[in-house]
Amino acid sequence: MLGNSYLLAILHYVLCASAAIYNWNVGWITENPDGLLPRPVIAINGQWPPPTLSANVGDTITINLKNNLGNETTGLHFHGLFQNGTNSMDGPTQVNQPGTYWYHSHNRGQYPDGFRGALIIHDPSNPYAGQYDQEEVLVLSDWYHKQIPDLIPKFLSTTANPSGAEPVPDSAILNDKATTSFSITPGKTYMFRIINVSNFASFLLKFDQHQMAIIEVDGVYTVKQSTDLIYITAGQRYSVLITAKATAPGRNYAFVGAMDPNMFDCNPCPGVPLNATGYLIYDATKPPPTKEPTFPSYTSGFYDDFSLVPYDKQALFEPVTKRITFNVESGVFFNQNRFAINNITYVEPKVPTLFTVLDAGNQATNPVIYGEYANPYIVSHNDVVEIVVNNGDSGGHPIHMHGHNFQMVERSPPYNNPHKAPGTPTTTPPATPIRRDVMKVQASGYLVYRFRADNPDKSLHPLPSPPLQKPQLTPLARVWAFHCHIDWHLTAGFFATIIEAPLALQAQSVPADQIQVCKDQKLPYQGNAAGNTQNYTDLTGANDAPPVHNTGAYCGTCQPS
Ligand SMILES: *[C@@H]1O[C@H](CO)[C@@H](O)[C@H](O)[C@H]1NC(C)=O
Ligand SMILES: *[C@@H]1O[C@H](CO)[C@@H](O)[C@H](O)[C@H]1NC(C)=O
Ligand SMILES: *[C@@H]1O[C@H](CO)[C@@H](O)[C@H](O)[C@H]1NC(C)=O
Ligand SMILES: *[C@@H]1O[C@H](CO)[C@@H](O)[C@H](O)[C@H]1NC(C)=O
Ligand SMILES: *[C@@H]1O[C@H](CO)[C@@H](O)[C@H](O)[C@H]1NC(C)=O
Ligand SMILES: *[C@@H]1O[C@H](CO)[C@@H](O)[C@H](O)[C@H]1NC(C)=O
Ligand SMILES: [Cu+2]
Repeated sequence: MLGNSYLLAILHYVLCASAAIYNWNVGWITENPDGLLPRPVIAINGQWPPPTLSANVGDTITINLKNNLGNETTGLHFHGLFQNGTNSMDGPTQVNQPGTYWYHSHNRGQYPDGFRGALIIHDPSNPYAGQYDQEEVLVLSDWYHKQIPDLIPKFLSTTANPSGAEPVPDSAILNDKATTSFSITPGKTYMFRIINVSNFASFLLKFDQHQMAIIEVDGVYTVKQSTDLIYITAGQRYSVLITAKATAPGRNYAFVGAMDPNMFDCNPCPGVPLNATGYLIYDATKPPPTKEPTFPSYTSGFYDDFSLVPYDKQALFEPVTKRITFNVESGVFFNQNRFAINNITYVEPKVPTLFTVLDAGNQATNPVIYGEYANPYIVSHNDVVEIVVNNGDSGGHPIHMHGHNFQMVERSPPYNNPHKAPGTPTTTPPATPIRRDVMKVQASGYLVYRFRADNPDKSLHPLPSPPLQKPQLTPLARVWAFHCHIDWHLTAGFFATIIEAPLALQAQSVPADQIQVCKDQKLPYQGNAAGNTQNYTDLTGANDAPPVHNTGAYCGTCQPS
């Protein structure tokens, strides 16, 4: 999509739709969010931070995206939306999905260069609607001074970066600034929507002398859970209620968003501002506190999200009809620092997998046609799928899957036996497991989760919703990404493709403008992974190695540079 190509992204909601159309011109400007170094960032209509999108359940949002970057392609992904009927828009939509989401570029590690923002879908029937007075959005992010296209080749290079360590962020930012403040009125209750748009860092979040009550994770309302410390991996969202002091305290309070350095090459990381401090301002005439709240440990003391209970008490999906095991390893593949799932490091097929599904007729159930490096896994409509993620790597990973919230069945502590055999639970699964769309698997640990392959079935709706028009449970072929939400790892091949109900055809078609984008770039858009339209099992000419990157001096030291 070099040059002035257009992408049309449509989020389609079923209810009482009001329609909003946004025209977004995406280009470069210079910004200095952490106050340490100005650098080019990707702006929308010349503005950065990018806008927060707000909508009500039932709205239709149309975004006309024009790429004026000139030197980079781009793309747009709506994190967490189920995209019913618009799978080609990334899989998402369908919905009546209130909650806290975000949008970001899904193009080659690009979102940390600035192209990401919050997407809030308001819900008139939020079960907690009467319990707060005001909403606030708090976006946590790590920040790099160098641009991602410069950092990627150095990260992947086994000569420039023999340890395989990820570049360490240069700072942490709050709402895209070094610090941020919220004006607080005594006696009021605030709902904070907290979104981690980090590329790499996980955050701990603590407010001084103010408890948080968790009410939503990743668009799923929870039974209210009080805590003073939460841990947020990249991609995750939390909504919490914070009740202000009943009477004017005559002072202000600090909060801290602290990056967890456990995965950083440096640890401790002298000179790296790991902690960003923000403020709850009760009295603007008083100075902000000079000390941030502290917490004793990066590995304990925060609320374990596995223990949350969904508000709707959706029961554990049973019985399991399909099991998939993903054994994750880091190592050197194709002379690069990469990740592999079941010994395959992901390489993009020549033809996007969804296009192949829609094209292949009854051969769509044969994984061969998608190419071995797409890491394809096929599930049938209405399968109860149980996925075991065995993390053979010594770092933790935020596991993300598109198209579904998944139920958490089991999670080991760190440095447990990483190899969990399928169908061998060591603990009794929760009767009403928490479900979310990003869940951390611990370092050298395992994660077991379930989902029902029924997108777009109404039963997937994560929230108690307003009376819906009766949904048609039309099965559609779906292609969902399974990947680590650390962008370094995704870029390094930590990716598998889940093809859902490939024969439950195929009411949807790829929009003509997307085919045009391929045509403009002379890219194949039909046939198998190799673009072969005659013999789908003939993969001759398919991509069988990742792109070769130039190497350069690796700059991921702990010193801000
Ligand atoms: C694209 O242009 C921007 C703005 O001039 C520059 O900062 C960036 O490094 C360029 N990206 C690439 C991949 O050349
Ligand atoms: C944000 O997500 C990234 C990626 O998982 C994670 O490493 C980081 O810890 C998260 N930050 C917070 C504050 O949770
Ligand atoms: C960040 O906060 C943690 C927890 O209170 C503290 O241990 C750590 O020293 C702080 N780091 C920096 C760089 O200030
Ligand atoms: C993993 O893949 C490599 C090629 O990338 C191959 O040489 C090796 O034998 C495979 N290992 C296993 C256990 O299959
Ligand atoms: C999902 O999409 C299908 C096909 O367009 C439609 O029939 C169905 O009503 C949608 N589901 C919901 C819940 O809107
Ligand atoms: C299709 O390709 C496969 C793999 O190369 C080959 O085994 C098969 O014979 C081919 N089928 C036809 C009809 O040519
Ligand atoms: Cu990862």
